Amino acid sequence: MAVRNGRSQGRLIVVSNRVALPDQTATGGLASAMRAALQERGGVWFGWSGKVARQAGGEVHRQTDGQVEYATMDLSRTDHDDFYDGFANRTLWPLLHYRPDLVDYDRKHLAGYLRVNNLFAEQLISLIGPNDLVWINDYHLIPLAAMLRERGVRNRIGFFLHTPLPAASLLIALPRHLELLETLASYDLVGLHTPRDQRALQEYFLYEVGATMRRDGRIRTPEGRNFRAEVFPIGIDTAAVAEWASHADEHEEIHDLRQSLEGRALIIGVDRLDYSKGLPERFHAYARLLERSPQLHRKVSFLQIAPTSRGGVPEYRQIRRELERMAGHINGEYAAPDWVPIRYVNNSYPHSLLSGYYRSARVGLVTPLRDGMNLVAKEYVASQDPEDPGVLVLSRFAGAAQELRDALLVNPADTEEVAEALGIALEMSLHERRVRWRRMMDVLEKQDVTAWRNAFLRRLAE
Ligand code: GDG
Repeated sequence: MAVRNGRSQGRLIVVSNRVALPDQTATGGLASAMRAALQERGGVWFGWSGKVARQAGGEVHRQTDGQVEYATMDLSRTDHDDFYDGFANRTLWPLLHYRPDLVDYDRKHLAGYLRVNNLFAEQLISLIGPNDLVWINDYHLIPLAAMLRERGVRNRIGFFLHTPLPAASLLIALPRHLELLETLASYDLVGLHTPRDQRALQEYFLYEVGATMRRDGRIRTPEGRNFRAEVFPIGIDTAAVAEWASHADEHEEIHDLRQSLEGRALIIGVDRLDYSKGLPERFHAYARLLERSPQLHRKVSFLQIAPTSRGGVPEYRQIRRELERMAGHINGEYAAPDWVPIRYVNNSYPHSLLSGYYRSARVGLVTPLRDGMNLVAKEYVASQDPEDPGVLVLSRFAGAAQELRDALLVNPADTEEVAEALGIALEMSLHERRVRWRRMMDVLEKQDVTAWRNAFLRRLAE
């Protein structure tokens, strides 16, 4: 397809499980990225409405905003439970995050997953025009391209996996893995966050599917389908985040937070409440810091913002209880009448406020056990005051660690190492903080979310 000045002749059709409607504040990193791409090129954003309806699968709700059309579909209770809570979030999510111990496989859930993907395919057919580029996102929708191809769609279709992809030796633990993962070959382009994820995909196709690598870098399946698997590390809207953060003082909430600190150094964590984010391990590391550094008592405060997510899945309810218990325990052990060591909140905040919270923190503590990228790490860096930046302590197992080499990189399971890194971060000289921050900010300015989506779409259109 011809592409001129970055604009394809067709429109862009974005498909993701959830759609951020124009009147909703985009909460995920993906949401803001997709919205911007659609506003620029015009097109349709299709996905689940987020609603469970008694009668579902039929009606598509449509809404237009400028040159972007939003099309969403309700799910029935059974479809929602089998597809979303079931196969997507109790089977695929733990598997993709290297947690086979948490994988709950149920044939009924897989059937629901395929059923909902089929429903999506049926609805999409009427939305896709001849020259449109189709961009499907994330683990909820892996087989969607294959289902569109079955219905005769010949457009260029891209897929981006926002989670990590573990090695083939782990993927094969999934019952009927071939049936599911082989369908990735129906895409023209599969995008991943890091070279490690890309290698995992290539190895899976070479050794499990029996594919070969072509000279031009494409993967060729035994059936003769060719597709590319390439690395596109997602970025953030660096300029916008820096701009919000520079206006942090104007928010009363930021002022209140800073005043409440009474000069104490703030350590901040912001994560969806999810077992992949390593929160219990992080709490342990903070407790260890307090244990080994009595001189820090009353001098630091740890704010963990953890909006609840996927409350329908038992593992998520369990981690919530665990963290409440841990926070209570640590505060019980170390708090003084005028000092609370951990402030743990389950609320969600608008991005403009979040960037102010990040900027108020001397340390950003981002320690997922596994994470596709982790946008919070990037937002923390972009929010810093260039004159007096804070330090990022970052898990080696976040995709972001591939780019943010000037963070203090840690193994989140190593309590001692994380506690040590916190100590180093709290004492780091202004000079070193500035040098590290500048190098990370250079990366974020160059590889921002606009560069990310342009790179992906350009490659897809080629
Ligand atoms: C998946 C992958 C990958 C957080 N709290 C609030 C809030 N957030 C925003 C953050 C950030 C986004 O949500 C979270 O993005 P992450 O990347 O950190 O994590 P996941 O949600 O797990 O995202 C991940 C990402 O997809 C993109 O590919 O990086 O690896 O797991 O932007 O700021 N936003 C608001 N209030 C909050 O309280 N508004």
